[in-house]
Amino acid sequence: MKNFTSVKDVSDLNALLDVAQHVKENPFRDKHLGENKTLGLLFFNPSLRTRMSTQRAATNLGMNVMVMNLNKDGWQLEMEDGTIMDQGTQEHIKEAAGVISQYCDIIGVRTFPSLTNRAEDYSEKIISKFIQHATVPIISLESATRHPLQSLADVITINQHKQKAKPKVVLTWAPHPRALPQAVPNSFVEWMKELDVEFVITHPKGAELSEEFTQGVSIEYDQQEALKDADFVYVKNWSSYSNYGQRIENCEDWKISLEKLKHTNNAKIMHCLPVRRNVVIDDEVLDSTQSIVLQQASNRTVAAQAVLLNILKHEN
Ligand code: SN0
Repeated sequence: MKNFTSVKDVSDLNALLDVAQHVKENPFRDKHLGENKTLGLLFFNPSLRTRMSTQRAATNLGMNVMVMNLNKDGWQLEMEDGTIMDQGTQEHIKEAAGVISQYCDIIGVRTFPSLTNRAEDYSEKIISKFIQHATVPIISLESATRHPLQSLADVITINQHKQKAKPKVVLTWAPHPRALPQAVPNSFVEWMKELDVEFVITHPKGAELSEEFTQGVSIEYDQQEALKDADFVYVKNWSSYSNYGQRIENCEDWKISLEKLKHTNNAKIMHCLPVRRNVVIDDEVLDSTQSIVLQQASNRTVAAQAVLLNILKHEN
């Protein structure tokens, strides 16, 4: 694996899941593999799980880690080629990515979408510029349209908790006070397509994700119908793709309650976190044994470590 920005960068998912299984069983088996290697983690947006789990994963492999909140502590980056830089931006991505490549053997980048310019967000402008101008592998720590480390952790979690060969997995939209990115659901859909599951997406009309992701996936607009017999319910808010970046209004009744889960197969509840309690999911669901959100968070370290291991092993 050279870069890790989507499931498409994974040439053999089963092999990566095997690596993840080994990491889970013995996290310190390869504790010397990353000796004298440095991972740089660059954040343009807030992070808790991604930052700590990736740092932990790198440390388990013996790597050094440097973390930088680039939006707060770095220079304002210019992303356009040919700009006369006499305005607000202070350093070009060409130099920034080139310079960071002198200090780091692998670079992770977190960059949320603008949610104002769909074409630019969906072209993955910022992470693509890092790939273009860095000379070392780039890992997405959630980009404009995807969150592959989260999705890999989600796959590991489903495999760990499934009780039948082909479980029913439902991705349900849920309300939120703000307009959130489509990265987590897009990415989850992309990875579910690679897994042997019965997969259904449910959301209000107008909350359709990009067909680039949902093509061939079953969409059910009736949430109760979709939840029937579900083994896993993945809960997530996202903003509109068609009315780009707008919050989906008047759908507060899509919140996940214990009552709604009655007709599931005692479904396990998943969420990438952070979650707004009693807006997205009720307390009594999150605090019940059906919730596996902490197991998911735990698998973030496993996912990050499997990816770092893969990149380190294939590096020459
Ligand atoms: C991000 C998202 O993509 O939905 C990160 C999830 C891993 N979530 C948020 O920005 C939530 C912020 C909020 O206001 O609750």
